[in-house]
Amino acid sequence: MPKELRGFIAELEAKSPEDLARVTKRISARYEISALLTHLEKRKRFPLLYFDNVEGGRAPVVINAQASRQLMAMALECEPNELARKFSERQARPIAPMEGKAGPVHEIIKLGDEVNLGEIPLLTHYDVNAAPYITAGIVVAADPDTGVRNTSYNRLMMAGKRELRIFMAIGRHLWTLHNKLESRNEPLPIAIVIGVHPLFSLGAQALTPADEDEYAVIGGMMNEPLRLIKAKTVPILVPADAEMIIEGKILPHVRGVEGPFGEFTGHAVDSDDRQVIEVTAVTHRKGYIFQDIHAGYTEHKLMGAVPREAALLKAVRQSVPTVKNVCMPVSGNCRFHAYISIAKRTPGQAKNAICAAFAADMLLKHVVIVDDDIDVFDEERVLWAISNRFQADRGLVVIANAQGSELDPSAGPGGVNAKMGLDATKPLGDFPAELRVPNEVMTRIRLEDFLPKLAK
Ligand SMILES: Cc1cc2nc3c(=O)[nH]c(=O)nc-3n(C[C@H](O)[C@H](O)[C@H](O)COP(=O)(O)O)c2cc1C
Ligand SMILES: [Mn+2]
Repeated sequence: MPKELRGFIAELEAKSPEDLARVTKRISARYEISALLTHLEKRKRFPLLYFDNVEGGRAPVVINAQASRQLMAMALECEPNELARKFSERQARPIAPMEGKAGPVHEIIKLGDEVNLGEIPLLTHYDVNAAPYITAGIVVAADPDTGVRNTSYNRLMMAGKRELRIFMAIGRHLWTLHNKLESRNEPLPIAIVIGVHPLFSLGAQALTPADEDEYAVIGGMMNEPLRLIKAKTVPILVPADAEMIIEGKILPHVRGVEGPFGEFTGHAVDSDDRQVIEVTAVTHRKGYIFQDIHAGYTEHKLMGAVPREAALLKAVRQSVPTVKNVCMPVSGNCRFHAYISIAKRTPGQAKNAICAAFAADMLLKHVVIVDDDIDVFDEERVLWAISNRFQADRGLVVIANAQGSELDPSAGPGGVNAKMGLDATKPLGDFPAELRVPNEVMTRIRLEDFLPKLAK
């Protein structure tokens, strides 16, 4: 079986049914699904949600396909604290895709005027959102000169039966491709892929150089060649096993109002004039599943974490070979904070790790370096290390006026912000040991023998 969304859901149902929740009660894609998800987020519950009965929609909706490190670890076949390392390993071994003649994503084909985006159960998450959005759309575009394919998630606002508006961050590869073609007065053909296996999703977000074919990176992540077929109206090969493909072109020199839209920070970004997509075809499976990623919620944040953690691990390792692990926690939107553990061998290494981390990731604002006895995924332990091992007069690094995220709500114009590094490692040499009950006694005195009810 190729790696596909519905296969992943079936696997989850078989292996871990408690992580799959089916909602059969009728619910609206306008705010109501969001309300349900909000209740669950408040309770810190992140099952994959499968909505069978969406008002006005003909397709079921899936959210939270990668909303926990456990789900991603199941897909990557590793432990939740090994995701960054496993991701790096697979990123280093790309697998070339293979082209076939037919695939399930072409079971239903709608061309030109047959297209009506209103038939797709697009969600509206927040009261401020200007319109329904596609949030789980992976935009594929090829460099017209080299043929190298790029993939990126981009929010897509519905602006008509056949019109979308897109947000492309400045300087990213898709933005660069669009700019190149716009300067030639040409449209950029694209394919928007919706409904994929979590490994496809992870691979699509890998931080890669512009000349690397991202379909091969996705294949590496899936550990099998991606199956591709020819799109119907654009010169792009598309994944045969996706649930849906929207084909179209980003028009040159055309802009339309996009936004406001509630983003990953938990704040909305303002509306602005942004690029316009003319949709030329929609193809999908018979009985397709529509996928959504709820902006600003745990899934959205965590998806960005693993590719960035992998990049940080690699960058810090060059400077501090004994780096142990990296966590970008949900509390920092999985983008603004990083906790990095190192086995410190020389007194200054924590500061080198701070420098390496900031050099590697523009979005990062706060880095905390801890010793390797601190589990970076245990935020309470990280804060405990800060309280006991950090001294602001010698452990604090502040960099003013650096480039950060345009979405950082407290940044200055253009996303200029401050970076803060905290060296929360113990000084080398004498330092009080942490309290401990003797090991031998810990293993001998078992909770289940004394308080069986509490041992469960
Ligand atoms: C759910 C989700 C939504 C995203 N939305 C956008 C977006 O609207 N615009 C954007 O430029 N990047 C967005 N990103 C980030 C890009 O997908 C990511 O930076 C990508 O790796 C950029 O690749 P590129 O430099 O190859 O274009 C989003 C990421 C995720 C996970
Ligand atoms: Mn890219």
